Amino acid sequence: MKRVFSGIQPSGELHLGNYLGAIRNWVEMQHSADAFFCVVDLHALTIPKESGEVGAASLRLSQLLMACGLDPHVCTMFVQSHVREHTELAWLMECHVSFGELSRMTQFKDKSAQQKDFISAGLFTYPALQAADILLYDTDEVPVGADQRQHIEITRDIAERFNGRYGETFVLPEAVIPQAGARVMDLQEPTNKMSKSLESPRGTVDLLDPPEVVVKKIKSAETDSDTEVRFDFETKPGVSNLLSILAAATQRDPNEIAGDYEMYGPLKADAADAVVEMLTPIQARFTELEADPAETARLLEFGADKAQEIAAATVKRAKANLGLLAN
Ligand code: ATP
Ligand code: LTN
Repeated sequence: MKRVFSGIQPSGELHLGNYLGAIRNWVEMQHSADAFFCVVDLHALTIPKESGEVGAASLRLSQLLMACGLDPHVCTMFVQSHVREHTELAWLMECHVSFGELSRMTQFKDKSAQQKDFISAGLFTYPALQAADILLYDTDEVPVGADQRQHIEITRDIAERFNGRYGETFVLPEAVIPQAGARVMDLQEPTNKMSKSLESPRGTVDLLDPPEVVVKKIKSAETDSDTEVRFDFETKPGVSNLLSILAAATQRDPNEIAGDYEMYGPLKADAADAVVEMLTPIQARFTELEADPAETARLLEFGADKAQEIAAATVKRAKANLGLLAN
């Protein structure tokens, strides 16, 4: 059975882009693969946080992932800092990636530009920790949104370099990016991707937004001054974003959907309805799960134990192949 791994940061509320670009795919893949999904709390520390913030967000995110359909009895769900091998392998990764390679990462360029007074070293070496996450589990496939393609490529480069120097150690992973929903854009600034950390509350649909808020945000989405409905991100980013959201929510083709509309109003109304319909059951399940944090913690511990068994074997192999003194 193929092995699947992906991660998500407890860095803010989950939004429609996370769901359509990644999580929905995870829910599907858990049934056909040996799947590992990780709440990457250590990655969230790359941007300064208050004490306690990341722990609370990790619990909430885990509950929301379960509400979306991840089943801890079907896949392996855990929190990154509960499996110490992630940080151990990350150091070995850091020593096999160059300053130049890390400098080319667009996520680093974007996020460091947003930080005013403190750019942590962790923000720069972030891809080394991500490579460790993926390589620890002999991962074949990594389901992610389009923005993560560069990070999966650098993971492959590091793995190939390591294997080349010390012999076969790591499996080379591949990114799996969905056809529709791979890059959901901000509703107010449709040339930016919808993001947890970008301060754009009116442009971001959170998975837990009540229906009337979802409707209001989608109806006030930025479009353009002419009224033609056409799927073309270059010249019509706002309209194309709405078409791709509607397409992803209804599992249809955005070009085909464009032919059904002559005005923006009905397109917005249908997109809003489709999103509300998709989110309603998730919100109901979340309310139930939220009531029992002890059970969530128990499930996460169970996941971490399963993950650690595999991770420990990989670290052992990597150290042996490197030729560190055995203990
Ligand atoms: P941040 O803004 O803090 O970087 P994020 O919203 O980008 O957060 P992540 O935790 O970094 O979210 O990403 C989780 C998953 O969601 C990743 O697989 C990522 O590719 C996907 N994803 C994030 N934003 C979008 C988007 N706008 N459209 C499609 N997929 C997305
Ligand atoms: N960098 C990713 C989150 C992430 C991840 C991973 C995704 C950390 N480790 C391993 C896939 C596999 C992000 O910012 N979305």
